[in-house]
Amino acid sequence: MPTTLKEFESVWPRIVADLEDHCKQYKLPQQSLDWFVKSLNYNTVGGKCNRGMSVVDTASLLRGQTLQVGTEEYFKAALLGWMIELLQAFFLVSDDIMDSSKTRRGNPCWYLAPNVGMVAINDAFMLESSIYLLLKKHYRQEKSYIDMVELFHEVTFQTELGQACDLLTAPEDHVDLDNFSLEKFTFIVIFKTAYYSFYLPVALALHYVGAATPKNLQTSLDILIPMGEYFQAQDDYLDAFADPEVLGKIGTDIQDNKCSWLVNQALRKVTPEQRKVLEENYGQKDSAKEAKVKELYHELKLSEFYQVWEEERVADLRVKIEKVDESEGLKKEVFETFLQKIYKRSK
Ligand code: DMA
Ligand code: MG
Ligand code: MG
Ligand code: MG
Repeated sequence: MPTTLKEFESVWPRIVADLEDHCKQYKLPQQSLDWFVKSLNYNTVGGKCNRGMSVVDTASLLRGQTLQVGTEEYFKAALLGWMIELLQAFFLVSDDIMDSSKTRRGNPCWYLAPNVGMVAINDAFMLESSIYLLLKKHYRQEKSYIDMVELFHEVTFQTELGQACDLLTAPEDHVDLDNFSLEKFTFIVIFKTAYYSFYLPVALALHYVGAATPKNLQTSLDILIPMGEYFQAQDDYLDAFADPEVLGKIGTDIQDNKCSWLVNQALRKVTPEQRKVLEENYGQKDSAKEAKVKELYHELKLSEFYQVWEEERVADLRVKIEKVDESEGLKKEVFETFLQKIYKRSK
């Protein structure tokens, strides 16, 4: 049985208490302690927690036995999951500043919350640092400790490279559609999303159960990187086509001049006249121009094209999953479960 959000969230207060205790030894002034706790809760809790919960579920599947909430082994697996959620919180707080986003998970972005502003930058750093305090406190004695520290460091750097490429391909003051390509898109999405959202949870679960062999890690990478690529294409699709009420965030990709899946597909389909429309309206902080781009996306039937493309991606992934070698303790079910969670998602 997969863990529930309620079960997963039930260990969160203990994590906050650990981090508070760590700060108290420095005699951190109460006001700063309260601020840190507020930032932790605002930015880490309230999402779907798919990444975090999948550490617990993957560990259960690999063990062949459901981890039971309330046990120490559930706590330790969920803790790894919450570390991914902290990493995600760190990325999202900074991503929303850089993307000039307005809402996240149905609330104002942290930097737009009352009295926060650019303090959010330091809050993002503290969310990241929290990962290593928790790892040290609870995993220092385990033989996988250094592997997990290095894994977090490497995946963080990969994500930052993806964000760098994402931002540099989307200059605010200069729209150049020739700057976009599906190759750049692929690099961006693999690095900014696939490693931390898909590979990291499974790699951590493999370390947790002691099955992180080079072969199992490689197999995971071979399936989860294309799965993450599909997931971020979905994110780009939803950015323009989803109802913001359901999605919990207002799309910004068109105004932000992003090298998104949609604009790349549009560029493959446009007539010279339609390309002109794109050139005149893409990448500007103007909602009327944004609406023109969306109109063009509809004209080009990108939504219909996306549905077909999605089926193809999913079929490819199923073929890959079918071929998984389970001889070193990996299970196909791990990947099937992941795929089911994201297939045709609306948020
Ligand atoms: C998300 O890219 C990547 C990271 C590392 C947060 P994005 O800006 O498309 O995400 P969102 O649509 O959630 O702002
Ligand atoms: Mg963003
Ligand atoms: Mg972004
Ligand atoms: Mg997005």
